[in-house]
Amino acid sequence: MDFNGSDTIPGPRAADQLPHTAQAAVKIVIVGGFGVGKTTMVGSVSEIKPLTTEETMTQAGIGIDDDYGSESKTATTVAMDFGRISITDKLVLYLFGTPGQERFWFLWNGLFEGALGAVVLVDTRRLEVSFDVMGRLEERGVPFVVAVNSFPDAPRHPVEELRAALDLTPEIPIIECDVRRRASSKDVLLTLMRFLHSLALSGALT
Ligand SMILES: Nc1nc2c(ncn2[C@@H]2O[C@H](COP(=O)(O)OP(=O)(O)OP(=O)(O)O)[C@@H](O)[C@H]2O)c(=O)[nH]1
Ligand SMILES: [Mg+2]
Repeated sequence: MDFNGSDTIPGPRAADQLPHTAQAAVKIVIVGGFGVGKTTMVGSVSEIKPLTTEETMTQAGIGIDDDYGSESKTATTVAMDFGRISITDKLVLYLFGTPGQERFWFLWNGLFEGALGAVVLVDTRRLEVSFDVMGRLEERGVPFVVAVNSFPDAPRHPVEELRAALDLTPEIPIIECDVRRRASSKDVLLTLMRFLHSLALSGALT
């Protein structure tokens, strides 16, 4: 039998290998309602080709899933997104994006396992879905920052108004972002890392 043929499994691409300087890896989850930009964020910021589990949306979702503001969307995450980013030579983040459609939310439990922190992506046209999302993180004691993904036709609110509307305590960072831009997505992750660091220093992280 010829084992040297074209069927050999290719090794990992050099670009996909973990930097040899990496000393710590941290799991971060990206959560939020349907169509808020979770898959886009993982894709824009990941240094490896992201793993996505998107399926074309079918009639099954119509009338069940709230699609306000996402009319042009044709695909939705059914399991998770996965990506990786090196924040420094030593620190690597593994990013897990959750499905946004409520019928897949049962998968979140596994995705939250071992997560050090979370990014809650918010669309100001649909603030109400964020309550469920943040409630689930609070139940599991996963610290989070709130990132407002600025869709062009979404109403703009001053940060303190948003904080009041979302019922967030003063220490939780809220930042605006455009998840299509790598630098902006990276800024969100840096904000989360700084927040986690401050929690660790204050002894709030167990
Ligand atoms: N204008 C604008 N469009 C965006 C932005 N972020 C995402 N989009 C678009 O919005 C749509 C939804 O993005 P996704 O990344 O699929 O959203 P998602 O949260 O992963 O969606 P689900 O997995 O279905 O919950 C896509 O068509 C994106 O191109 C943004 O900041 N501005
Ligand atoms: Mg998605």
